[in-house]
Amino acid sequence: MTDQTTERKPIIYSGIQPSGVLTIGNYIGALKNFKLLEKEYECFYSIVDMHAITLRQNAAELRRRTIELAALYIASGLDPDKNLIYCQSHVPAHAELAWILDCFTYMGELQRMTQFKEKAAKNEANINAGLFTYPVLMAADILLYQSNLVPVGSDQQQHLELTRDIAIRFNNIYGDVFTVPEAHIGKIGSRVMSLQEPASKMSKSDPEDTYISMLDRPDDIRRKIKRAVTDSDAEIRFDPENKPGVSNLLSIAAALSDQSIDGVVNSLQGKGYGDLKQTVAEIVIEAMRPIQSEFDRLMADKAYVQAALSRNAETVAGRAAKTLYKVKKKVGYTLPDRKQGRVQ
Ligand code: ATP
Ligand code: LTN
Repeated sequence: MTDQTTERKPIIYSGIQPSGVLTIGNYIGALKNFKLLEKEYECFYSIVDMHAITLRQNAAELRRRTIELAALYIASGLDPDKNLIYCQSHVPAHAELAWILDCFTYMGELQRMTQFKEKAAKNEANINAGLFTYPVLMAADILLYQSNLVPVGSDQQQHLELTRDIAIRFNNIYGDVFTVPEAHIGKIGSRVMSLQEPASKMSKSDPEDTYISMLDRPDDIRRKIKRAVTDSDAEIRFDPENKPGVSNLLSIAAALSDQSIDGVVNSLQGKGYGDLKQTVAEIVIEAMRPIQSEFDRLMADKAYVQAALSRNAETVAGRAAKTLYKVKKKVGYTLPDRKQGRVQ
């Protein structure tokens, strides 16, 4: 895919866990931005199934969700021949680099991670070592491809900072091995909130009525938004601190209709919360409609989706191998010489 003789475009990397059907939070905070960057960058988008097993998954469901997530990537407008959409576990270099980077990451750094603390609190019976070292595997994902930019929601900023710290630490010891990546966090909707508890993030592993899935049908979208928590004064105003529910609905509408928040507020002048909710619901329905119909078409042709994943895994494995080879040499591993049957 990439022409080695021409100058390489800068690299984008991002990943999403196949841990449930994507929410409009995942779409607005991450997926929607992936497409915007397609022209200027070489784009790597992974389905991070290795991250997903940090919480217990049903094997058959995980397999199904992996294909569904690939189909959602494609249905959102990412052409798999132009974007390297692939599955993380297809490329063993991720696990290999993660181990090496584990040895360059401090316990204290991982103990400070908010996502670990939140997930550990929610899953007391299964606080496993993978959940703890989760951010190191994410750092390996990003650093393997010498990525420049990482589009994510704002909940991932802390993991991105850790990735940068690990890269800089490694480079200080061994020379310039890794590109130090930057986070790309959208201005509107980088943290879409739960419809029922607007103080916490909308999350695909929370109860159904707290989120809108990208595959929810119009009636479900209308029902969930109608029931969304607002407040008792009736003014439509963007004020996340004092009016988190209303502000969340305004952000969703703005992000999905490519308007400014002020634009949405102005269009609702003199109206009530009922009108606000109706407007937001229709915007969400219209934004998801073309994605859903493309998704349905792709799921009827899973072989196409699977073939794209396999093809791309081969391409990215070659790219990952280059960084991994360099890293192994730097840390002092001996490398087997396959032709001679010797150890170098
Ligand atoms: P889980 O609930 O299983 O932990 P999640 O819904 O938080 O998952 P991830 O797979 O961890 O989703 O995240 C995928 C991408 O979506 C990340 O870039 C993340 O920052 C972004 N994202 C997740 N939730 C939101 C949200 N509520 N608002 C904006 N962006 C989000
Ligand atoms: N940790 C992320 C998912 C993720 C990711 C990545 C994001 C795994 N590897 C690499 C960007 C780049 C999450 O929990 N949302």
